[in-house]
Amino acid sequence: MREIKVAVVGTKFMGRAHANAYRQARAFFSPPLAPVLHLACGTNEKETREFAEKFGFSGYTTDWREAVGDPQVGLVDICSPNDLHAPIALAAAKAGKAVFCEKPLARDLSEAKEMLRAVSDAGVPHMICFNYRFFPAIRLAKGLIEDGALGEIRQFHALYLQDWGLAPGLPLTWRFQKERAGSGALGDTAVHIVDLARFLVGEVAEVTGMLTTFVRERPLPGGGMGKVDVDDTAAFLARFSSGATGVFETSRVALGRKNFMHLEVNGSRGSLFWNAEDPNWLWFYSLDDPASVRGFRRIMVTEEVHPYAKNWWPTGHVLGYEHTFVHAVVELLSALSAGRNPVPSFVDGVRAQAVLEAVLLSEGSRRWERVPA
Ligand code: SOE
Repeated sequence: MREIKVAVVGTKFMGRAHANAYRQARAFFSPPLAPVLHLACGTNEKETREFAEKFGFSGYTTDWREAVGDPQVGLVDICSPNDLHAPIALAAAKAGKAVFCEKPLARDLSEAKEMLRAVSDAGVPHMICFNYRFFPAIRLAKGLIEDGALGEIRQFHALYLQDWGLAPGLPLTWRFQKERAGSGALGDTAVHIVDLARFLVGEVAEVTGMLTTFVRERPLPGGGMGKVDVDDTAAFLARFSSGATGVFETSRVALGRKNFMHLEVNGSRGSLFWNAEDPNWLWFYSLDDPASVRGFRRIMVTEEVHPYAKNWWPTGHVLGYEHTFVHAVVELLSALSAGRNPVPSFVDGVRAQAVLEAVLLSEGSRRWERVPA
């Protein structure tokens, strides 16, 4: 079987999600190109060694340049803080390696475009990890919309609420620094619902938004307090190119909400909704049902006919968050093997970043802003 050696840069939440995905993808999907966990890369030597041992990497390094430069590595997987996405992707492109990058693609639109230019000029395959696209229920929703089951799409609603930003004593990590993260909840969580909006409904043409920072100072690791210069919450209205309307809201300080992503799409003939905390069920309402029994039906998306389902367990044996990364990795490896670019690519990363940029502009101008082309 053909193999590709992978370097995963980042050993925290996303590094673990990706490392696990390569192992599961190989075992459950037998992709035509088998991933080999070659190098783990993190900043803390002890943690990186333990991570490499646990997930079965052949080796580890604390220098991302070494990981990218290793001649055996064919695929560079970026799970680092946002400020390192561009330097690592640019170096990987220069070295002729395929690149898989966590979201948001970059800290801002110009950096994201620079990354897209680098991979395009180098002719290397590129993919962004918008993992929520890979829930079977989201794929079913897309299929229903494309088949016209909802008629003309009129409204899109998305809420993505978390509360980890309220944890007492939470230090001023990179996620609270504009210089390192680019933005706060906007780039971290709103970017997912922007991507899902584009995936399900199409391009966003214009937005008007509002960003807020409630917790303005956080403890510095060395003592004292430091200033937070990114948003805790973001809310915006949108108009899609199709004429549909969108309402988006995200927060990392919504007390009681953990990973509450609620999506709803309303069309002229049907509606659907879905929640990431209950991800195996898609709710669907159709005018084609007889009036006497019409109502939202709750579809358990685990049948053999449903996307990805038959590679896992018998019907009804539900899937979770980690499976989305496995499915993303299967797309990545299948595309690399077939010589096509994977989807979603850096183009999707740039398009999503353009929407975020327009929201930031609108917060400053207090007006509607066009999403840059
Ligand atoms: C933020 O809390 C976060 O970890 C995001 O960074 C991830 O992309 C999201 O999937 C879960 O929430």
